[in-house]
Amino acid sequence: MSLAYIGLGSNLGDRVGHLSRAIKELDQSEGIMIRQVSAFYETDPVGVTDQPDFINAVAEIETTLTPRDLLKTTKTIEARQKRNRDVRWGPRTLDLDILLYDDQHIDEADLKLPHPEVRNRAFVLVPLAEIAPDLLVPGAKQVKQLLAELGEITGVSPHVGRVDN
Ligand code: GSY
Repeated sequence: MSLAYIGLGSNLGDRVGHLSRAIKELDQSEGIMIRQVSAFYETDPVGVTDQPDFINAVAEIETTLTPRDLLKTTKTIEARQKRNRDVRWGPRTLDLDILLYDDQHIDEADLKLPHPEVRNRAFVLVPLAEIAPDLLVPGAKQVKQLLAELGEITGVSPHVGRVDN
């Protein structure tokens, strides 16, 4: 059994609904058990900034799937929710990123672990630090240390509103 962390994000349509459904679908998927889910955070868009704010969260899962099979499952769930991602770095109904999978390092075109952006993105580190502050990011530091090194956090705040996950 492996421990993995999935980043969830949405900035189109019913953002909370997209994330809530994705969490349910992950939990109902063969070989995946959700262990913890962070709060939902309202976050300023990073990269292309001229787009709607995101809702982001992180889920901790136990899984018997390999990283590649886990990737297939996340892609299937994204496709089922009619993920809209025409513009690179642009708005999307649902984004599921495998952030970490045990202490594995993978460097393939479509699968990089740890996710290269884990250490730089407040919208990932804030929810990750909420559920796993002491976790060691392979090749880096503890999540809480990485978050402290980001300095002042702006543009990430707890989402106020209905969250039915
Ligand atoms: O995979 C990341 C998608 N994404 C996000 C996101 O999830 N949240 C925020 N705040 N900005 C983002 N920019 C991109 S691309």
